[in-house]
Formats: sequence, C-alpha cells, structure tokens
Amino acid sequence: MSSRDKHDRMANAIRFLSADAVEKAKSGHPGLPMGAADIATVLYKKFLKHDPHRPDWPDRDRFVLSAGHGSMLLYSLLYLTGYEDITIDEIKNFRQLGSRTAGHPEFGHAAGIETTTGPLGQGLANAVGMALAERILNARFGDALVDHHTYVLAGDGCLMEGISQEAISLAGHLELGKLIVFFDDNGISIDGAVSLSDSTDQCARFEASGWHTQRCDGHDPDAIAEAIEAARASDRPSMIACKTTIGFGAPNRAGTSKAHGSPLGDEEIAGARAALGWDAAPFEVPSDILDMWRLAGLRSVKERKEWEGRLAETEAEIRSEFERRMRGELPGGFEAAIADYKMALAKDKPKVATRKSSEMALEVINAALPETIGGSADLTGSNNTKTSQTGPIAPGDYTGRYIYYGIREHGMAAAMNGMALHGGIIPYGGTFLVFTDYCRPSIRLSALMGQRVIYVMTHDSIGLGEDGPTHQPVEHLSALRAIPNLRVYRPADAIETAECWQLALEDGKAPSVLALTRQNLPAVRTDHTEENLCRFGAYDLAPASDDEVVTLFATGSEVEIALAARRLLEAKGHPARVVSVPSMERFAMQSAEYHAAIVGSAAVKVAIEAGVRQSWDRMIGPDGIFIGMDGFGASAPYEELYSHFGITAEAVVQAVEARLADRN
Ligand SMILES: Cc1ncc(C[n+]2csc(CCOP(=O)(O)OP(=O)(O)O)c2C)c(N)n1
Repeated sequence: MSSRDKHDRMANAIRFLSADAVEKAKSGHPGLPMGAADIATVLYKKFLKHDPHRPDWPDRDRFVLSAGHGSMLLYSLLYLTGYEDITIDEIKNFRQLGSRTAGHPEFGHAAGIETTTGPLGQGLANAVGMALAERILNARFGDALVDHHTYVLAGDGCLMEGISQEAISLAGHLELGKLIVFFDDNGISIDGAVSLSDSTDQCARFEASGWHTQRCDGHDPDAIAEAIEAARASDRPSMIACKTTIGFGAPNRAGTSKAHGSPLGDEEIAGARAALGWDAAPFEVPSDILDMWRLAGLRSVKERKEWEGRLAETEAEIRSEFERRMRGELPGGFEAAIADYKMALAKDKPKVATRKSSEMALEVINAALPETIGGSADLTGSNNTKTSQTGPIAPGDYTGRYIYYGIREHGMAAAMNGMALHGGIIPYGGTFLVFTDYCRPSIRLSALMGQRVIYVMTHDSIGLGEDGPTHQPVEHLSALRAIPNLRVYRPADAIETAECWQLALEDGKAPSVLALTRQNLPAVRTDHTEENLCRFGAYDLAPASDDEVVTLFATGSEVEIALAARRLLEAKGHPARVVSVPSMERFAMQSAEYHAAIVGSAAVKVAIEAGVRQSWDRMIGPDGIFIGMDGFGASAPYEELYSHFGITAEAVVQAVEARLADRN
C-alpha cells in the first residue's frame, strides 16, 4: 500500500466511524469529521506529542476541537489511537445517556478531551490560555519539563464569534508561537454558504493580529504536513487555513450544509462507502488500518519516557514543586499564612473597600502560592488585582505573574479556563461585576468543567455611585447564583474577604466569583476566629438580645446596614439577629440542622442586598421582607443612591414595624 493509500484509509476510518455513529444515534454532525479527517490524520500520525496510555502526561501537546459539534472526529481519534476511555462500544453509544461520547466533547468524560467545547469560539480562546500556561510554566521549569504545542481545529463558526477576535489578538500580542490553529475552511455553516453572512479574509485578519498564516489543501496530506512544519518553525502563533469539503465523500451532500448537522441516511452513506472504497461494516475498522492507528498512538512513548527520565533527574525540590503544582495542591503553610493574616486584621480592624481587602489578601496569597497568575481586563487599578509579587507577563517574556488582558473580558475568562485546564496554574482575573455578562459563557463553562478559576469582580452594586446604571450590577448576583457549581462570594469586610479567598483557592473543583465593593466598609468581624466562618455560607454575626423577633440576612456592603438596623430595632424593643451570608452556595452545602438554626423562626425575616430579590426566597420565604433593588440604579454619589433606593437601616426598621403592626 502506498503511503497515500495508507493515509486515505486511516482518514476514512475516521470518516466512517463518525458517519456511522451519527447514523446510529440518529443525531450529530457527520460533515466536519468527514471534512477534517485528513488534517486530523496528519496531525495525530506525524506531529501530536501524546501517549494514549499516559493521557495526563503534563508535557503532552494539547489538541482542542474548538468546533465541538464535530465531536465524533475527536472520539474517533481517541478510539483509533488507543485511549482506553473510548472503546468501540462508547462510539456505538454516541450521544446516549451515561456514555463518555456526549453530543459535544465534555471535559472529564474521557481522557484526551482537553476541554469542553460546543459553544463556538470557546475552545479557540481556551487554547490561548493553554498556550500561555505552557510558556509561563516553561519560564519557571525550563525546556526539559515544559515544551509542548497547543493545536486547535476551528471552523467558520468559531472564527465568526466575537470571542475569537479577543483570543486571536491576545495570542498575537503575547507571541504565543507554540499555538497552531487549523481553520477548517469549508465555506459552509448551518444556514448554507458562509458567503451568506461573512466575507472576511481570515488570513488577513489573523496577520493583522501578528499571526503567521498559510493556506493549504486540507485534503492533501503532504501539503498539510508541510504547513504544520512551517507553523512549528514560526515564532508567532500560526493559522493554517485548510480548504476542505464538508462531508467529504458523501456523493450528494458533500460541500453542502446538508452534511453539517444531520445523519446522512443509509443511501448516502452507502454512496460514500462506494466513492471512498470503504467496504468495512459499520463500527468495524480493518485490522491493518487499526494497527496503523495504534502504532501512530505509540509514536511518542519514547519521548514520554525520556521526559520522565528528565523529571527523575531534576533536583528534588524543583521536581516536587512541579508535581505539586500539576496536582493542583496548595503548598503547606498556606493555611497558617491566612490564619496569621486574619489575626492581624482582627487587631487592625481596617475600614477599607472589599476590593482593597482583596488586594491585601492577595498580597499574602501571592507570597504563599507561586502558582497564582493574576490579571485584569484593563481595570487593574480598580480591581486591585496586582500585588508586589506580580510582575507583568510580556510578549516573549513569561517570567511575570500578571496578565494585562486588555479590554477583553470574554477572552480573559476563556483564557483563564484554558490555564486552569492546562494545570500548574491558578488563574484569577478582574473586571467590574456588571461585566460578568461579558464573561458569562466562559464562567458557565468554568462551572460545567469544575475548574478553579477565580473571578475578581469589583464595583458590585449601586455603591459604585457616579458611573450610573450602565455600571451598576442589579440582577448579577442572582444571575450568577443561578449557575450550577459556581461559588458566588460577597464578603462584608477584610476578614470575610480573606476567608472567601481561602475558600476559592481551596476549592479545587469549582470556579468562584468574588463580588467586591468600591466603597469603604467598616470591619464587622472584630474578633479573631481560627475557623473560617464563611465556609458555612451564612452564619450568626450578631445575636438577638432576647428571643428574636426579627432576623436580618445581609451580604457584603449591606451587612453594615443590617447591623445598624439591629441596633435601632433592639432599642425599640424588637430583639433582632444578624446573619451574614457571604455565599448561598456554601450555605446550601450545610446540614438540615444547620439550615434550621440559621434560618430560624423569627416572626419577621428580612434580607438586605443591593440587588434584585430573586435568589433570596430560600432564605426568607415568600413572606420575607426584601430591602434591595427592583430596577436599574442611577448616577449619583453612593450615599444618596442608598437613600434614594431605600436601602438604609431606617427603611429596614420601618418595614419591620409595619409588618409587626400588621400581625398585631
Ligand atoms: C455560540 C454558538 N452559537 C451557535 C451554535 C450552534 N451551531 C453549531 S455548529 C454551527 C455552525 C458552525 O459552522 P462551522 O463552524 O462552519 O461548522 P461546519 O458547518 O463546518 O461543521 C452553529 C451555528 C453553537 N454551537 N455555539
């Protein structure tokens, strides 16, 4: 068999595993795997550094299928190269309940799936974070331990999404030369020809952002290999526009949107079998072809062993540090550092904004954890995300610990996902809380993938004042609390902020949002407690003097108001208790007994939060009083806004007394 024949047969194995799996599932996308099979075959056969038997080898190349709808391409590759997680039965169970072969690649379902893709453009932007993580770790641990590529397959859809521009320009700026993107240039999307909606010269666009670009015939294995060689030789990130035919081989549907997202049907598949000379039955790969694929899967074993040898020879201290970071474990001494810091805060009782408290906590954290990499989307001075330890990461110089993401919130969030997925790094990044809307699709994916990404979101309410309603989050706390597996923290003072940071860092399998104020807040936790009280999500901050009549629940800046309201109520003979609620998600994890004790059975329950009511009913019940916002804010000094919108201790007392009068 000529080498071209071998290549074609190997690529056809991908094509028919994919088409047949989609056919059996009666749903899925055969077009992309059939069209991109040649690119993937060249990459996995000749270039990708990976070991199916050691899929977590830290120095493996990463492959990201950004066009996640073409998931069968990835599953076919993983099966063919010998990843144990993807058996032929998994391929047969494509898209079925409990299978590893979900409709779109899901991180954690199977080794070899480096990230969850499906929302177009996210994978490409994750890959920028992975490629950056590689450079950052390379700068610390050297070529001997960290020296790999990040490859991406992106379609027209990924490149049309706005996030791609943020990702591309960031990667170009940072000169991420080991990032290589294949553009599956098939000119087709769901509605038909891409020319219906787009006429961008993609190569020119990438070049304008500092990329090395090439065009090649995406069905010519030699041309693809040559292009990959050239891309690897470039010190700039590389994009290879590969001209392909969607649904390659399907006699009637190839080259049309009919190949994109539905099963081809028996007749069309039979036609493709005839056209490509593939006579194996569905889900059967001729043994000689499977052998070639399995052999390709073994290609990097020697390299992996050499890498292990280098790791073993590395000085013990550096080796264990590298291994600790890759395991994602925090170093010993971290807890003690936080405990000492909390003790000092209890003494100092600083009256500062929680964004400032966050910076103070980060000063301690960044000294204790060399793996944190900070950043901000052009709001460094407002988000207080930079500390004395975090020098800038610059094009070609990755020794720093701070990323100037530019005004790219979405790209920042997706890049942080990529860094967390790569491993060895704990990313945190800031913007205004209101712009979580600009990051939300990536925040959702952090949560879905269970990645430790920390979002430092400042200016968390009308308390930001004069910037007005465009900048004042109102629905955001509730909207974020609605995302499963996301921890939303809204600390009330410097001690709570330190505790929330500790929780966010210790939570290895979930992202966190820290909602922080612009305005100064008094210390509400004035006594030192060894225990992290924020761990409980909600806890008694100030007890009632007698059998409680009123319970006041509050978060962040409104805890101060709750405490003032309590004093007024107590003076009027209404015993009142204050519960601080730094995290509803943490509270939800506590026992039924704890819930009963904290929620209590006071005659009147009040929640105070300068946001909408939506997430509060579990705490205060439908009859509870909510003091907060029910519309957009306004532009004015913040004290005036609190009065204007009735978020004051006096308003609380008035509402409570009215309710008590109603009851009598
Ligand atoms: C953010 C987002 N919007 C919309 C979709 C739905 N969708 C899935 S594939 C697709 C078309 C993608 O076209 P292309 O990238 O050219 O893929 P191909 O047709 O080549 O398979 C769309 C709109 C999605 N998955 N993600």
